[in-house]
Amino acid sequence: MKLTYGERSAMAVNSVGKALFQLMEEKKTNLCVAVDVTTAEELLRIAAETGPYICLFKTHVDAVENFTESTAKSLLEIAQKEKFIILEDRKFADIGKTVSLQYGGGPMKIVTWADLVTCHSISGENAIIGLKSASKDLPRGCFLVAEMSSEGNLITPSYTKATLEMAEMHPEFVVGLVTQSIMKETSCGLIQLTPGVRISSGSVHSIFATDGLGQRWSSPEDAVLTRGADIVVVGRGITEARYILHILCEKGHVDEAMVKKTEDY
Ligand code: 6AU
Repeated sequence: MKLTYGERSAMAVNSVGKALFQLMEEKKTNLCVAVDVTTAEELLRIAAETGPYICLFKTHVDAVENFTESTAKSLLEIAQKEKFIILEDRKFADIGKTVSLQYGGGPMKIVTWADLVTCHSISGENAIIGLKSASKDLPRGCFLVAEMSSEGNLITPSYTKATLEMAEMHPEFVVGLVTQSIMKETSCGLIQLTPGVRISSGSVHSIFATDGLGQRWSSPEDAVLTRGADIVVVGRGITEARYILHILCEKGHVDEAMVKKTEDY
């Protein structure tokens, strides 16, 4: 029997995981936008524009040239207004002590503004314990990377299985798993987050059939119906499609009405 996100919210142990399920139910969205941009201005613009339609806003702040405390403050204001949760895709992958320093301090002070982070399971459960210790009493949590979308990645089925077990052992901090395939044996309180998703039909999108750097995309239908995604992560499928449309519009290849239509998502 399929449970609703609202019902699964009650099964989540971590408070951010609970809130995320509730948001998905309320806003009727399971879209996470991946914002891989290089300026704070672009990051905030995309936050304001996509905010009403997403449950999760995923950043890579170490790629943003001018990310400051004030950017984080503005992002938090938009998140509160538009009701979405912030995920910094830091993919921590070190020993417990080191990740606690990287998470709690450094130039980005990730723990002060990101509700959630991503973490590899490669170094063992102490990475989770390190993150938890740095989060002190703040409502925080993480997704563990169980599978990857990139061609040639070294993750094996036994690594994935061990990652699921690690997640089940730390439901107080782990809100879910980054996956590519359905994880039938995971508890319903954990969220499956699936990246490598985009709509491939249509002439504009087909410009990006591949990124030339090993990313593998599947359709939203495939991600949700076959691969068991609770949340789909879409980056360039959103950010660059709109960019391209604006350029095509400036060049007179598409009219403004079409650009406006895609802006309505
Ligand atoms: O839709 P894209 O390809 O433009 O962006 C995909 C986003 C990027 C990646 O860093 C991230 O998803 N990602 C992850 C995550 C979320 O951890 C794991 C993975 O296996 N593949 C992947 O693309 O921001």
